Amino acid sequence: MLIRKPSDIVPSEITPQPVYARRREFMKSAALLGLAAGLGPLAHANASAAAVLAPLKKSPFSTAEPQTPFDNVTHYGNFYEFGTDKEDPADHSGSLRVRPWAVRVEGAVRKPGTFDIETLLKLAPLEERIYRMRCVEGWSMVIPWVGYPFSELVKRVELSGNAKYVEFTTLLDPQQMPGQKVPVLDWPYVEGLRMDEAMHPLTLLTVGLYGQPLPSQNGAPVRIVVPWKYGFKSAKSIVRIRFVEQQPLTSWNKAVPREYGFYSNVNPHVDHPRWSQAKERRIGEFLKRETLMFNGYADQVASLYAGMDLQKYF
Ligand SMILES: Nc1nc2c(c(=O)[nH]1)N[C@H]1C(S)=C(S)[C@@H](COP(=O)(O)O)O[C@H]1N2
Ligand SMILES: [Mo]
Repeated sequence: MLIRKPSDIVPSEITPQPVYARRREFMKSAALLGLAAGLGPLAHANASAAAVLAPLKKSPFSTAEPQTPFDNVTHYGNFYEFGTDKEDPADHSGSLRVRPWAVRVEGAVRKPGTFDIETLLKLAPLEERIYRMRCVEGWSMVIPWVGYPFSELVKRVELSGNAKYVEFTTLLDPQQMPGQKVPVLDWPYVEGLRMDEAMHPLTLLTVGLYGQPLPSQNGAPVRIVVPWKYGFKSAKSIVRIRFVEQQPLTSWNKAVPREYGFYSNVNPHVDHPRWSQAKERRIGEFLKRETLMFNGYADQVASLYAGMDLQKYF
């Protein structure tokens, strides 16, 4: 397969947002007119994918930087459950069934439970959160996510005193996620946060992007987004959230502990053993830019790590 680096993508291939927005308007009107009716489950799935999440509250945490075009956000990325090439998630995630979907919330909580996705969608007011996202590989995007603070869910289940960390687990189903037939990671994908990181207002339980439900390749129907950490901390297509006392064993840390620490905060001063982390390529831009401490969210999150040796806790 031809692998295109972000630098190879020429501006003419990028759908500007107005074109995308018009397309979305068309899909919406088509659905309202019932044009999608009677065409079977596939047509229905497409119609609901074009649905719009509204109303959306604006957030002071959003950046005003230019947003990465929808087509790049949805066609360039990592989701190893569907293959390891950047286009694989878009090309192969059609097999993911996003309804019905439930998330088991358990562990050190007084009110464990199973939350249906429809319940999760209505649990708290949806917000637009335009975040910088930085992959450990050295590329970055600006993505208008839709969701609400993860702390809203935590409130509902009432933590017990033993909750020191939270663990997020992605769906395990090699039929729906053919990449899981290949042992590149010890499936299912597991990620985790310290409890204060999880409760931080920037940590977003995410159900959409660009005002519509999450495309499968971006972690439908529900994922976590932690913008001051490298992208792999933001686990996709979550089926279990567990509150635990011990630091969870997370997928990348378990696979290559020398290269991927538990914290994985974006840090231009701590290089990956095989490459520098000082700069990044913003998808769609030509020249590299400096990577910012905590991905530019230092004012909000630096206090979480006061006194910690970030070379040691990388
Ligand atoms: N379950 C799962 N979640 C995952 C990954 C993955 O392979 N599997 N890749 C991570 C990595 S490395 C990145 S950079 C982001 C990319 O997807 P996004 O642009 O939708 O955030 O997803 C993260 N979440
Ligand atoms: Mo990544």
